[in-house]
Amino acid sequence: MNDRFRSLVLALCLALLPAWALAEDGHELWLRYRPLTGAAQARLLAEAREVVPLAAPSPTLQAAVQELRRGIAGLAGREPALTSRLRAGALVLVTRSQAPPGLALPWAELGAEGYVLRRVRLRGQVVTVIAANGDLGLLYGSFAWLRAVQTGAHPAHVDTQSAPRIGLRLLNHWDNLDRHVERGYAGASLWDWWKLPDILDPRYVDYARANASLGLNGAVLNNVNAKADSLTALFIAKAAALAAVFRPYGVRVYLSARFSAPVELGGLPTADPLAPAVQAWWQAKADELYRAIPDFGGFLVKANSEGQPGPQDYGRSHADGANMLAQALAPHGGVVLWRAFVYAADASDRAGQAFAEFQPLDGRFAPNVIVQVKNGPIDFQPREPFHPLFGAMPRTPLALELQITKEYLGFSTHLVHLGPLFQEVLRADTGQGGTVARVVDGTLHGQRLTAIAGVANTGTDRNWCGSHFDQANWYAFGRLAWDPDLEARAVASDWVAQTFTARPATRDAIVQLMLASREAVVDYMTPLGLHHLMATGHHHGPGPWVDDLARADWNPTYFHRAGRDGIGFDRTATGSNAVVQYAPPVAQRWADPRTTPPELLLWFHHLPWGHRMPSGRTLWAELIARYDRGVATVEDMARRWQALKPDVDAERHADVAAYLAVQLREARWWRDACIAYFQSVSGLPLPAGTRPPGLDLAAYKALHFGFAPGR
Ligand code: BDP
Repeated sequence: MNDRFRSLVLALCLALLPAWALAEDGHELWLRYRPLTGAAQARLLAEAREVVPLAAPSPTLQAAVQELRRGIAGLAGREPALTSRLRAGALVLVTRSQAPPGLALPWAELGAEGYVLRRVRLRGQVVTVIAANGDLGLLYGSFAWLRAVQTGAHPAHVDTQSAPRIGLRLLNHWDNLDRHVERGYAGASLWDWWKLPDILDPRYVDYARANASLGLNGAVLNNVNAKADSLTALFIAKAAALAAVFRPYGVRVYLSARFSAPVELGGLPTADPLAPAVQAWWQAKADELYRAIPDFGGFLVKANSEGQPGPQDYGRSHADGANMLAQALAPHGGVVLWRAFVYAADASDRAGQAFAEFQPLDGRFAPNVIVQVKNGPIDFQPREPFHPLFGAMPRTPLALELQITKEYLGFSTHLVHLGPLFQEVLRADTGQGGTVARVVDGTLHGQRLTAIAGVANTGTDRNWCGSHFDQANWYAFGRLAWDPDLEARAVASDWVAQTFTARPATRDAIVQLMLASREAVVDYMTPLGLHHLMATGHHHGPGPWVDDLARADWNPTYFHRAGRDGIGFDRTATGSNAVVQYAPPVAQRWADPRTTPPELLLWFHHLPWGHRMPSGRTLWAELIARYDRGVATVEDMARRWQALKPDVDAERHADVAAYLAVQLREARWWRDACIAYFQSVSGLPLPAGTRPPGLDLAAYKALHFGFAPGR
């Protein structure tokens, strides 16, 4: 290449660089650090001239310092120097053990992970401190300080103290070893198992940064429908490589364990948890794991559920199985997260089965076992009542499992913000003296071990989650895992400020759109407590007519029970009576249609089509009104988004608009197909003024989606 050509190429690259560097493709998540406005930049520079670490050097401290420098460089346009001299306007990272005398802070309240952000006078200088008992607290504090600045706080007035309320804050990846993600709608698995441990994708660091920025401290790497292979030496080495990348960010690695691994890998004739050879196999496996990953978190187990092996195969209980694994992990400080998502083939009401199997085992689990319970008794529906196990197992630590990936809520093409759903379950009153949040954070029953899990929505898509707004669901889960009492609205508002804009009018408009989206999806898919009306297998689109699957409780008709006489699942004394699994004050309210909120009506009751609703409409008319409301809300969301065009960068605006168009089309499809079907069963005319479905029922039934993602 001659010199002239070289400089031409260089000039061309430089000309292209800014556009590329600022591509609004969502890749930077909420850690974008775009320049603040002029005045805000000046304020920031005055308060964060330098970064001064007063803490023992460590990779975690280094990560905190790097993040602060990167963030401030982006926000203020100048990277602060890293020094050891304390001057006015410094940002000081300080641990208790290295704190200068006289720095009085509420250290004892911070625990191992909490932090304080405060302006103080230190050695005669006015500085901002990010203070914590250890380096991980400093990292969390650094992210919190950056968040405060990004969301519009004056850097001189940031004054916060925070410590996580739940101990284990985990993402559960349903990622297979071939990189297919079960219920994943954002591309392939982030973990490139084949190239690990040698090749480390730079995304692993960004993944860990993103989690640390929210306070998430663990990742279960592989699918709960686990292959034994994940426990081979080959895969342990791969998991160890990921653990090494995540470690500075406080993210521990866990694995889903297949209960029959001693048979499949160890060649034993049995996986009976009471067999000494089986116990020895797991003990050796645990020892091997901890040699490779000294801070390995533990096992997540799906046992005797949907065909997975488990202790019941040998006539043993869930407690026998969990305790055996717990014993193997205990010497190393690991935990077992044993899932309560089980349903037998024979029982009459799937909603009651987890309770029936697990509640009697309360008090029989080893101290390092946590029973992991889905938010509701069926399966991550747009709306469910809280799971009756919450509050009913006072002697067992219970983890709350939420689904961040939107298996039943329109995949990643529908804008559905899950903050309100998460908040709804956390704030549900168990009737046992506290909310679900108080069960999960351990305060209600004095649990020491506490955990919360979110089924991840991450993948190799450039924007990580399949759509811009799906990032907000990862974000909301992380923030609520740290503090389950946060307001969903406030969390959404922070995300918008960090991701789109902190300008109040635009920010509020986007937040409003997000908050409306959850009720919209309930309305256009499963209003009034209906559930599991989705098409078979992939769960994409409506399939309320499906009645021919191998198991009764896989069929939508099993769940809605619509006929000439009415609609809904009777879970009261005249039906399955699953309602009595709730504490008396809750059970009494939900056993009576007059005191059951309309949102849960058909979950608990089978009612005639002519049943009078609080609105004055008949149930039939109300059902249609809800479907219409759902579609109208999506229309409104699309309109509101259009109006935001001048305020949002063109790239993301166009992207979201295209997704909203898909959502609107599919919301109408849901409405039309469900109304067409329910009308065919009720035999009733559509209420006056109702727009009839666009097609015949047969046309909706004929739709098939052979290659829908996530199966
Ligand atoms: C259901 C999913 C299935 C999961 C199962 C589980 O359809 O893919 O394996 O839950 O949680 O929601 O184990």
